[in-house]
Amino acid sequence: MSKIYSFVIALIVWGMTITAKAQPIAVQNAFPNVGGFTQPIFLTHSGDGSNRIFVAQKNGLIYVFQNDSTVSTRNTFLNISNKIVTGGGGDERGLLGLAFHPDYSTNGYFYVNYTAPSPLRTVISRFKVSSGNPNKADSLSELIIMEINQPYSNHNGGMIFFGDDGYFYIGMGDGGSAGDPGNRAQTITEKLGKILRIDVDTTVGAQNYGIPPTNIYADTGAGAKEIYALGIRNPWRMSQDPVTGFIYCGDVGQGSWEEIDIIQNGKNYGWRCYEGNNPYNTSGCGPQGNYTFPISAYGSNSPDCSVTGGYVYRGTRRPELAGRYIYSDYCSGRIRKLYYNGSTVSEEQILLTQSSILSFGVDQQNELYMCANNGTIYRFNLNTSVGITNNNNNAPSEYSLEQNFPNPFNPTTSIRYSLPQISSVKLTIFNSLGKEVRTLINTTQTAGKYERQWDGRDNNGQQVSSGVYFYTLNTEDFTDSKKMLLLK
Ligand SMILES: [Ca+2]
Repeated sequence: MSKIYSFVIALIVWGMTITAKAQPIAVQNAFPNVGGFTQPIFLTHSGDGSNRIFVAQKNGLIYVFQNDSTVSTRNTFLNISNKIVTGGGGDERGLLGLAFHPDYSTNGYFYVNYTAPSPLRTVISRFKVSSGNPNKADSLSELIIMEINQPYSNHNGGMIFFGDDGYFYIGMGDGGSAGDPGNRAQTITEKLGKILRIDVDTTVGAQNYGIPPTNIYADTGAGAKEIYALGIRNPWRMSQDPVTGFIYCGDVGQGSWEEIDIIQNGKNYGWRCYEGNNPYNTSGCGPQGNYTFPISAYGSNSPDCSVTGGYVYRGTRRPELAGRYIYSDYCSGRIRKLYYNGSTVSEEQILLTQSSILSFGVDQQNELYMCANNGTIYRFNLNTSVGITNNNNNAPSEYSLEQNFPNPFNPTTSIRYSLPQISSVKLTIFNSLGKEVRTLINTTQTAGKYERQWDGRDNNGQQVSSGVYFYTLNTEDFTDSKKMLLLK
């Protein structure tokens, strides 16, 4: 420590500037003083501006605490351990989902999804916060919205959330066992193996919910009116990107393929006819064109085994992940980022955690968290560099290369960068094969902030083709590259 320290001090004394690239992405304990959790299967917020975190455990407890890394106290918001059936380890039953009503700040309603015994079934129910204590639910306020019998103990899905259309979405597994022996996911009169969508703000007779009129079977009644999408095996986490509106779903595979789907009204996602992009059991199935295939699939061979779907990153700790769908695999612990623009997909691994990620969740600011089986809630480390401020207050404090905008683009995009001191600067565009396409800047520039446009033309003035390109900023003390997408 002492060596580095004296080095830093010396540089401050001389009034010089050093910079370093951003710290690599890692995960850190988000709430190290709040105590461990027992199989935390979800994290969310109440959307009421109170900036609290709610963590649901499989064993039926929901904790609430302030969203602060130094927080050391938590309250038990709700305990429904007496209503659920569960087990330890890989038992897939228990409290599986939690969602707060969009008008929670006025009506105090929140919803849970849990597995109940005798008969084994999924229960979706509503509770209300207590009138006197915002950190305590009224445990006697339960209103059952829906119950769905479960033929086997596994594949209970569990995700519930309010979409940007105001409707309530439910992820239902295929009922369990293996290979969907009852062909439930393809049976339109069954709620199992489906994504359901209901209106919890309406009642119809004795039914504590209404049917959105645009659900595919809402009018005909040929199938269950609650169905939004079909052919799902075991949706383990689903989320809607608040910017694009895409609903991402991680659907756990049988034994060969894990998949990420974009869920749309009326689509059939293939299970048990298809697992990922591959036939599984096509007996009685329609033509391939009847089914919607994943935007991404990966083999569930060791060390991978089971997808944990996540969220499109809209937080602030790692700006370079903006717009990327972040997800994991329960067994390998790897975390990947996926970029989907509505037609094409690119993805890569961000890091390998040492933990099994049970679920992701977001807080009120859309920052992303990871609930691990070891009982820890993780988040990404901050994107900070270890640069030291220049004595010149007008100059940027460090080198930086920003993400181009717009991106994707056609045909022109802007690239911004900052120089803390006079630098020999080269800004270059490369294609995906690493071949130089265009030199934008190759000169000496003084300290300051710069913006440079690229018009999609190469060094010969020719328009280049659609695809992925990279831009690289090179100075004596700094190098960074970023990816961009030219769409035509
Ligand atoms: Ca599928």
